[in-house]
Amino acid sequence: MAKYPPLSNCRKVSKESIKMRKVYISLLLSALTYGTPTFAQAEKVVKRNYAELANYDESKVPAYQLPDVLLCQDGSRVTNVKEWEQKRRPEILNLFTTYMFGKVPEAPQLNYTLQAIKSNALGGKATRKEITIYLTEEKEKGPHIDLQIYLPNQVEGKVPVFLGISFLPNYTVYDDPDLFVPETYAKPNGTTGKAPARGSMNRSWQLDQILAHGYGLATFCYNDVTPDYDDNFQRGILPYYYRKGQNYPDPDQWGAIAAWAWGMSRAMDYLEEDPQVDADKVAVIGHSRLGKAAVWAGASDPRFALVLSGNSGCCGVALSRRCYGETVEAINVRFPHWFCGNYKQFNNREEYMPFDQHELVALIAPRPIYIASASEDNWSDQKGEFLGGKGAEPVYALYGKKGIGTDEWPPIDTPYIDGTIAYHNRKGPHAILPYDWEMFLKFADKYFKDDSQ
Ligand code: GTR
Repeated sequence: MAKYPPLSNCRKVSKESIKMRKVYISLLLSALTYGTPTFAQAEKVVKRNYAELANYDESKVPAYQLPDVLLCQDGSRVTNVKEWEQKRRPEILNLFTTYMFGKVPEAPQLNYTLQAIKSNALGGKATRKEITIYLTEEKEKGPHIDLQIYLPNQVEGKVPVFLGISFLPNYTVYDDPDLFVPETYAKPNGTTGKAPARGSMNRSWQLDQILAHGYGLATFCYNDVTPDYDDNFQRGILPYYYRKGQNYPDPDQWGAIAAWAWGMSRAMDYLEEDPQVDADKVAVIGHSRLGKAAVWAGASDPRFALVLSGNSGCCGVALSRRCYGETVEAINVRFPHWFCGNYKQFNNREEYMPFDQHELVALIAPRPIYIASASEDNWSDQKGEFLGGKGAEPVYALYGKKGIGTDEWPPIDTPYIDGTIAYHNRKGPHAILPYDWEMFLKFADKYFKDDSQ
């Protein structure tokens, strides 16, 4: 599929070089003012420039044409579910895999240890399980996921579960006095730091609300799978799957976002085996970079029944061609470890991408997805996130499913949750907050409690 013009032929290269020139000038000025910058300082300058260079003016969004989600590569048009599932969906999945997230290895044989179980956790209202899922043949010597699960005790039988990928270790999810908090912990940037406080992420996880709704919450820290910094892919899970003699992923092989999503699928392998979990009702959730991972997990692994995108923004559900807020170039330069090598060719060349993010949402159809934006989060392009959902509607329509339910980008704090694609733009910052969970739980109730949906 190498039909994209080489960089030298691309009319946008000049814009790119202007940007880079600004970055270099600013590095130079900072060197003159503060002395030669260290690598870390230099990185900060680059980051600051990307943030400053971002467009936040709707009138400057370039004219763009989205790839037609129903138009097959051979020029034929999808008119029904069968054609979508057998022809167009595999094409789109293949494009995202090859040009953005990268190919992942086959699932290893499920291998896990139930480390602990407490049936009267949280004063008796929950059962807590701690499970180690080994990701390689090396067992505990290789990367492994520490999955923590809380299940509501008031519900009999199998329960639906939210599977969340987290920035921080499991003991931050809830202030559960049983949970051990070490002095220090391995940070995703490869250093060691003072461990965060027990329950410090409680607000983002809303465990009490989840349990009260009769649902479970399973979490693991993304750093269990692969770290979150550019180390030339030498740590984390990737090296364990290199071929003999390989020491860097091929251009179409996984980056960190795909690795985190793959980790979610490995957690799902376990959930399918847990007799207390209703594996037909597992929702994936992640925020920001982990929102991108959760959406890709939902798109690439149809076992996930529902997808919750928390501020997934650029390279999540926001349309790339809008070039509003964070751009493909900004993300690839700042986080070269997130996406596969092939994706770098679209820096500042969004119009040549063989897909856009509405098609990522379409891969989830007919399963429900909730797209949550936040009003202060311009960097994630809230309107682009809405349009990412809108653009998937023709595929949901093939299944007779209603989309968001409005053509206009909804005002702040006006959720649209009646369709199979839900959307809101919550007032406030880039985060998952109690309001988001309130809506997520309402939305999940429609699918997890009402079997007619
Ligand atoms: C930002 C990045 C975003 C988003 C965010 C996060 O720096 O530009 O794409 O992923 O980090 O994960 O908090």
